[in-house]
Parts: sequence; C-alpha cells; structure tokens
Amino acid sequence: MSSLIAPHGGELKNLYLSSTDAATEEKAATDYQVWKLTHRQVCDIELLLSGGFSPLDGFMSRADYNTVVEDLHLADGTLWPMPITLDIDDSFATSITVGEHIALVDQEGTLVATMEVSDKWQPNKSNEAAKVFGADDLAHPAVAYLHNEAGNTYIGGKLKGIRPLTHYDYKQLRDTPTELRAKFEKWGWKKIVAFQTRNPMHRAHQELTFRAAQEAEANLIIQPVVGMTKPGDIDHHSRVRCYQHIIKQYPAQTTTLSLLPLAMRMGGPREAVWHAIIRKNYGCTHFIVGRDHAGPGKNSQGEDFYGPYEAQEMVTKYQDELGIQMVPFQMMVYVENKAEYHPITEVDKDESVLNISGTEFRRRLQEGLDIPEWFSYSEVVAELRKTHPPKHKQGFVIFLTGLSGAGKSTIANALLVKFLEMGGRKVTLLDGDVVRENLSDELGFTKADRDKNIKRIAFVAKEIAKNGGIAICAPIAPYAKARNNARKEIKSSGGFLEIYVSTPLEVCEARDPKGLYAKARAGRIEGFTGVSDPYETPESPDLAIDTQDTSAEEAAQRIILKLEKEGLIK
Ligand code: PPS
Repeated sequence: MSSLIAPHGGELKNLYLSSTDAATEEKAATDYQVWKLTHRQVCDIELLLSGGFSPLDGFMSRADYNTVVEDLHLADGTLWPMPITLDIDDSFATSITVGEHIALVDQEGTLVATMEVSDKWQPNKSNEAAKVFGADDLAHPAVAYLHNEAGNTYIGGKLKGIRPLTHYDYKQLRDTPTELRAKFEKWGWKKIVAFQTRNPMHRAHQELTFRAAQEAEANLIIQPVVGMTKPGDIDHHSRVRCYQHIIKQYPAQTTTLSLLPLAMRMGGPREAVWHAIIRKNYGCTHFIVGRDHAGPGKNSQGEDFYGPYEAQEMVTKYQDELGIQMVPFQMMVYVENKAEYHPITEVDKDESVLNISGTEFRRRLQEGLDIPEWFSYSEVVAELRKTHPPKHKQGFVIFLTGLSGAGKSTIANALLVKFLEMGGRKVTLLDGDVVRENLSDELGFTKADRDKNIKRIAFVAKEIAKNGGIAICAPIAPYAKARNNARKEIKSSGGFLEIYVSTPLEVCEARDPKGLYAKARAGRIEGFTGVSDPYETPESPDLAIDTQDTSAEEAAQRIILKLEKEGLIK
C-alpha cells in the first residue's frame, strides 16, 4: 500500500505560461471573445491553473464529463470524481464555435487565462445531479446551483494561464501546490496529514486532528476551504482568525495552516475522493475523512442526503487508485469524568459524555448564551462573537408599507426618536419622499420604476443592517413581489419586520394631507396608488396597524414589543 503513496504528491500540472509567452498570448487575446468567470468558475480556474486539480489541464471535455458523471473516471481511466465544467449563458453559447480561442477574465475584468474551445454541449442536468450528488433535489446546494445558476451550455478545452488570481486577504497563508510541496521539502516533512474544514474549529477538532497526526506519525496541515462553502456558513475571514488561534494549541513545529481557494459542492462521498486527490496534489500523504464529510444536510424529504460514513466507504473503495492514504475518524466527544476528549467508539457505556452540535453552537452564539471552555477555546469564541454578535446587537430593518396618508411617516418618526432615546445602535430613516428626492429622483410611478425604487431602498437598508444599524423604511411599496424580495435580501444580513399600515383608503383619502388624492380624483395625477393604481395587501405582515384606532405612540410601542419578542432588542 505504501508504494501507492506518492511522497509530495506525484506529477503536478502547471498551466501558467512563461512570462514571455504570457505577454504574447495576452496580445493575441485582445481579438478573442471574452467570458467573465463566475465566482465559482474563478475558484475552479485557480486550482486548475496551479495544479491543484492535476491531472486536469483545462475545463472538462464532453468525453471526460460523461465518464466522470457516470463512473468517477476521466476518459483515459484516471480516477476523478467531480465534473469541472465551464457553464455559459445562451447568448455566449450562440456566439462561439468549437476551435475558437476565448479570453477568460475575472470579476474585475482582468485576463486570467485563454482557452481553446474543444467541446460545446448541452448537459443533461438532471442526470448530472442524480449521478454526481445522488438525487435531483433542489435542497442540495450544488443541485440548486446546477439548475438555478449554471448556464445551459458547457464548453471544455485546454487552458493557458496568463496570471494568477489576485487575493488581498491572508496572503501569507495562501500557497500553491508547488509552494506547499517546497515548504514540506524544506521543513523535512515526509508524512503529512491534511485536515479539511469549512467550519470554525473547536476543541474536538483540535483533539481529532492531533490524534490523527500522532497515529500516522505524521505532521499536520489544517487546510480550510476559503473559496465557496455551504450557503449560510460562517464567513472565511472570521474562520481564519479562529484557525490562527487554534494553530497555537499544537506542539511547535508539528502543524501548519494553509488556505484552499476551493469551491465546494457539498458532494459527500464523491467530494471526499475529490478532496483527497487535491490534497495529494498539494503534497500531502494522508487525508482525514470524518463523519459526514462535505455533507449538504437534509434533502427535501427531511432525510440526510448521505449516510454518516458513506464518504469513508467511497474513499476506501478507491484507496488503491488514490495515491494518498485516508485516515478515517470517528466523532470525538468530551468524557466528563476524565475531562478529556475520546472517539465515541472508545467511550465506556457508563461514562457520561458531553457534546454541543453545530446547530446548538450557532444558537448559543445567536442568543449570546454561554459556550463552555470544554467545548471551545475562549479566544475562538471571542473571535466569533465579534463578527456574529447576539441577535440583540445585530442590525435590523423596519419596513412600513401602506397607502399614501396611512400614517407610515408619522409612525416612522415616532420610532426613530424612541430608538435614539434607547441608544446603542445607529438609526437611519428612509422615508418615501426623502428617498425619492435623494436616491430615486429620476424615477416615476410605473410598476417598473416603483420596483426599482424598492430595490434601492432594500439595498441601502441591508447595508445598514449588515453594519449593525437600524433602518426604518416607509415607502408605499404597493407590490408584494418587491416587498418579498426586500425581505429575502435583508434577512441574510439582519432582522426584518414588515409592518403593514392598514389604514383604509377612505380614511387616507379623507385625511389627504398633501392634497394628492383630490388631484388624483380630478385626473391631475396619473397612476395614483389606491385611486388609479393597485396596492397589493400584505398577506402575512409581522404586524398590521390601523392608525384610525392606534396613535403613533401606541404603534411605535407595538413595534418595540414585537422587536423584543423577536430578540432584536433587549
Ligand atoms: S413607491 O410606490 O413605494 O415607490 O412610492 P413611494 O416612493 O413611497 O412614494 C412616495 C410619495 O410619492 C407621492 N406620490 C405618489 N404616490 C403614489 N402614487 C403616485 N402616482 C404618486 N405620485 C406622487 C406620495 O406622496 C408618496 O408619499 P407618501 O408619504 O406615501 O404619501
């Protein structure tokens, strides 16, 4: 078996041209059609060019794609479990022909590589989903990506690398496969165990990796993914600061940290095989595969997509072809009477064990609850608390919607001063009129213009909430779809309450504070909401307030109580 382990990884591709050839190719590329790479494609191309995806020398051809999807091997029989394809949209697909060279640019428009298009085809996405991810189920993030984000056409071809992707963050922690192999060589590291992670590491992970390295009598590399992980994961900037604390817990000279710009697919068993090949390319000899490796969570029936040890089984199946040794690992639990971590399989029946699940950990972080020292290092918890403050310290948006004259602005102003009196968070009022004057002065009141107006308000409010502030919005926002989009957009960055100011049209019209209803009835204003333009009543607002029987003072109090109930204020 050991003869199969390639010390420092075996053959490595390097798809970058020499500087003179790159300069010539860059000139030629001015005549090529340009494809702007998506975020995921940027991650893929970085690993293709640097050799992290060796033996691939470009985005997959149709023949390789087919055999990889059906049988986890490239057309030449080499083990490779994951399709690495370049998906494009319909208009680019019609504009290019096989045999043509294209320029691939990053999100800023910088030329990264050129590709000679050798294949162009329309994949059967449902078949790809079923074969690669085990189910054509949109609850799987990679399947959702495949159907909802990826283009309908794939193109394949060999790449010529012009320049490496630019990263401005954590430069000292980023290594190419060549650089990492050279470090191992220089440090005299012969056996190296790699640990893959997309989560913050706590004590159990530290214990697990330490034991794995000890058992293999090897050095250890913590190689977290910083490209794309599962939607909703903790951002990589926060995680890397946690890993920098964790790394200090290992004996000196034994362990290193290096970031991997991979775009994960959450493909469980296939992904584990893929991760192992990547680690081999980075010069590692051993790779830890734990419980539910790269698991995507539950399917649409509420069941796990993969069994907890399916990834280990698949890596075992292909062990002889891999050239890197798997180190399987069981779940670690804290044994209370021993005040130590042990693999769950080594714990006596009468011993009491403690564990905090990932979901419970996130809940405690959200609620600002205690996270015990036996579970995580205090430096790690402090780091996470900084970027993930408890709910009552996060930003939120109060989105008031209702007819002109319903009382939105009056309530918004009452709330504003109450929040200012409470202190603690910065408050911004985005009132309908004020926004129209400052952000949307070129817009009218057609449906398209109103939708654009709400989109702008949602964008600004989201930025405010993301940075811990309070945004009070008070537009008419007559269309349900635009309001729902605003909720969706903002929810990922903070709290959101939709308050329907439900004062009926007759009352608003009788008030007519700006005389607009009278003008609308007289036909002097076109498309006036409630008179000659629709208002779609919110179906399930967080609160509905009718200002006929509720004063602004009372309305503000009701909103504050609701915020308290939601845990957004304390
Ligand atoms: S929207 O639909 O949400 O984009 O409207 P909004 O930006 O909140 O509208 C701001 C104010 O514009 C005045 N106004 C009109 N309202 C509705 N329909 C028409 N055609 C119209 N023309 C001008 C109206 O005074 C809105 O302010 P409020 O504070 O709601 O009275």
